[in-house]
Amino acid sequence: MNASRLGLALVTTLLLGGCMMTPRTLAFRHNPVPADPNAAGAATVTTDIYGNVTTTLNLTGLTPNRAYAAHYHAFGPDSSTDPCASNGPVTVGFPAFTADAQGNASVSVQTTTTKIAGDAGAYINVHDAADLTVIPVCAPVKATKG
Ligand SMILES: [Cu+2]
Repeated sequence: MNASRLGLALVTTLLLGGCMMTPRTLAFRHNPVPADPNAAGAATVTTDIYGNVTTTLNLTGLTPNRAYAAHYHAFGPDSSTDPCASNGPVTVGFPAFTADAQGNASVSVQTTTTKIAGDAGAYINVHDAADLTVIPVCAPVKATKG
């Protein structure tokens, strides 16, 4: 392989790899609830060429040392334009996690594209583990149903 062909091969590999591995970043927004008023953060979603998806949540402004739960949810029946208000079922659960003494937390889960394709992966939310009805923040993934 001559130098220019090697260069072309490298560029092609980088372009393909770059397209498929570029992480998608989703911003969490605060729900209209009083819990954890300063809670914020982002979900970073990375998909490899085999369809394996790694999602990492980086959160701030949580209650120090409080236990939380997070999930991917499918688009639910209560809204077709706001996934976070649609009240859909859980499709993928993150491992349980606890905010540190500064109210920060990070948690990751691995899944596959099929489990969160389309409406199956409409939003990611973060619940107070002691009361799952308390949902301080939500990150929309898919803006409209269908
Ligand atoms: Cu949930």
